[in-house]
Amino acid sequence: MRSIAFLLTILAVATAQAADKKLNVLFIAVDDLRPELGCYGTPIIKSPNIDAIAAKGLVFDRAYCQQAVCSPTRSSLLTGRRPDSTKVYDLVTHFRKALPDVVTLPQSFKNAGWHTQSFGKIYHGGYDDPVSWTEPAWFPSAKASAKETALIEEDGEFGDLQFVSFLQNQKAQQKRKQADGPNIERDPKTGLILKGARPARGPKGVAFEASDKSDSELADGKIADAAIETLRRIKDKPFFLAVGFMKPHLPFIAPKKYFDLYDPNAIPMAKSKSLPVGAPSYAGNNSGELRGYTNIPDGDEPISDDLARQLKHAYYAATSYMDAQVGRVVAELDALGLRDNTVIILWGDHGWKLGDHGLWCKHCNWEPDTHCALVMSVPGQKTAGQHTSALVEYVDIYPTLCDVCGITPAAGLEGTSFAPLLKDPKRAWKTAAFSQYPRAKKMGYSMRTERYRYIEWQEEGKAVDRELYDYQTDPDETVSVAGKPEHAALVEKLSKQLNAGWQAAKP
Ligand SMILES: [Ca+2]
Repeated sequence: MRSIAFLLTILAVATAQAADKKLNVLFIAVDDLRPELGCYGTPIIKSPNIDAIAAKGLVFDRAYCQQAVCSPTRSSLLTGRRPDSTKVYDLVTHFRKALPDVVTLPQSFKNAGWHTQSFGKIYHGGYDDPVSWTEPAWFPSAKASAKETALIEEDGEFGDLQFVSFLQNQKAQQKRKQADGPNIERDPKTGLILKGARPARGPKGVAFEASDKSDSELADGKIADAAIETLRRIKDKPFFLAVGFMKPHLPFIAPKKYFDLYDPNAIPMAKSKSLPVGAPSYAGNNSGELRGYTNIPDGDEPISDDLARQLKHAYYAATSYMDAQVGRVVAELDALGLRDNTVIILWGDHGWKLGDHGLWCKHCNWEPDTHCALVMSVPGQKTAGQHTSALVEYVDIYPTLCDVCGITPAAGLEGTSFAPLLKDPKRAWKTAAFSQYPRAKKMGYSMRTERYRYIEWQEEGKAVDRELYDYQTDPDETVSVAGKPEHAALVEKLSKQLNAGWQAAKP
């Protein structure tokens, strides 16, 4: 009898331990990644390692970011709030300016007892959030990535978006301190820059290059190396490891072997080569982020098909290079026996135009800018290898990870956990996903529904321009039909839906 009681006690303890077992999170961010990967059914870009995560997880076919440029999308995702709440619409504002006490996604994990640490680009360069991390954020050194310095530069459009140096070594910090002028606003307690300004900047280098360096001599390889080393060190405690890869962000520099994966003559050109007919001219971007590189013609000079092909080739190579680094980190999880207890989520911070609409880069409200790559795998997932076409938003990632890992999320989140989709990818879900992008005094509010994209450009709260795309009849978004009399009732209906906002679109 005594031995049975003893056994029961052991069982009870084991069960309690299992229930207490905290799932780790490997949180992989990728800069400027298009949802154009093997797992998205577009096998031209070779991404075997992301595809392997997808094979054990769920692919989100319709995931949308809330604003298609680095800091706004990252601030939104990591605080679980939309740009109208973070007030981060540019690259020089910290979300703690508007939300000083917000509890970020990694901070939620830290507060619940997880070890949280970041490698590479998670928050936008210069706007890290030290309180999010158990140990200070890790960045590749300035020296290591000297040639890639330009990769930190994320030019905004229309002069109102600016960049701040990403490199956070002491020298750069010191220089920045010296450079503090009347336009720099710091939190007096923490020294955090709440509002920055563009520092003086040297010229950019080339936009792309097949490098003779090895994987680990370039920044993403170093980021993978550091993440792997840390995994080995922290493997016995629950962790939230954020690994932010910097490619395929410009400049498209990758070891030559990744260029050799592609036949440049087999690279297709963009399907839509001009601005959508009927869209206001300011809805587009000026591709300025690309134009600044030395081997790209200035201003309005056209990008020839030959140059476009070279750029696409290099983007593909940079993507494959990044994918290989993702594979190395995941392989380490396997080698350490951690995979069965680790959630993996990989997200591109927004889309990217490779000549789509005759434009390059991001910064718009359209499909090529706002549609993102998102895959997630959870231990024991029954829907491994499946896709969901449910509309999900990047503000949903915060509550989802909390949900899956049993953490009570902070109050005030503006997304919905999509954990139910991991079990049932075909279930009914949100009726719309929302994005936005400012242009001077106008704010373009963009709404994607199952069939349409409706964009309303508002100034002082009033609609001044509208765009409407019907993906059923025009999958490449070539014509805005908002002005057609036969669509007046539809425009009115969609405008009501857009103005009812995200709360009315919840599942
Ligand atoms: Ca980005």
